[in-house]
Amino acid sequence: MQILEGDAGAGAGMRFAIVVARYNDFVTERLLTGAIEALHAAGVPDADITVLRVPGSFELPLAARRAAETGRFDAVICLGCLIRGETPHFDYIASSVAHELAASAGATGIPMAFGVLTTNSAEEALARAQPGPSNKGREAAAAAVEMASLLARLDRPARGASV
Ligand code: DLZ
Repeated sequence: MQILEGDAGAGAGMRFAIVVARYNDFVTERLLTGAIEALHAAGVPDADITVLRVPGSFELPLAARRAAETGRFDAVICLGCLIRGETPHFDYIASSVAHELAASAGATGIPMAFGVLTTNSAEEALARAQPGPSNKGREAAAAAVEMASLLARLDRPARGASV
């Protein structure tokens, strides 16, 4: 039996795009810091990280898809913050972003990590963007490294296979 798993610490040699929404930047900048820290911890230098800024969460999927289609990145990390009380069309944006990102990952074969907070209040959002292990930007970046590493392992020829 063979069990294949990715390694969230094995980012060295890989390149990542982070797409971050400017809307609610008092939260998204903290997610961005958490994501960059996680990539550094996984062995990814600044030179292998590209940050793309977009106006709001609604714009994340298009920029993420274009980034994936360049072929320059092993994974794309998407960061945004939707706050229900301040966003009448909260449910539309949240579900369309989640849908589009999942579809783009499937269509491009490039992992897309979903680091979009959907909260009832600014306080809740800030709590999920605190520095430390539960920062959701950090979690999204770790998931991106793990998936990129899993796909790289999957693509490697099986032991004993003729190449
Ligand atoms: C317009 C809007 C609103 C009301 N709320 C949010 C939000 O809570 N979080 C977020 O990331 N973006 C919000 N936006 C902006 C939209 O995502 C988008 O940028 C605009 O509708 C322009 O397409």
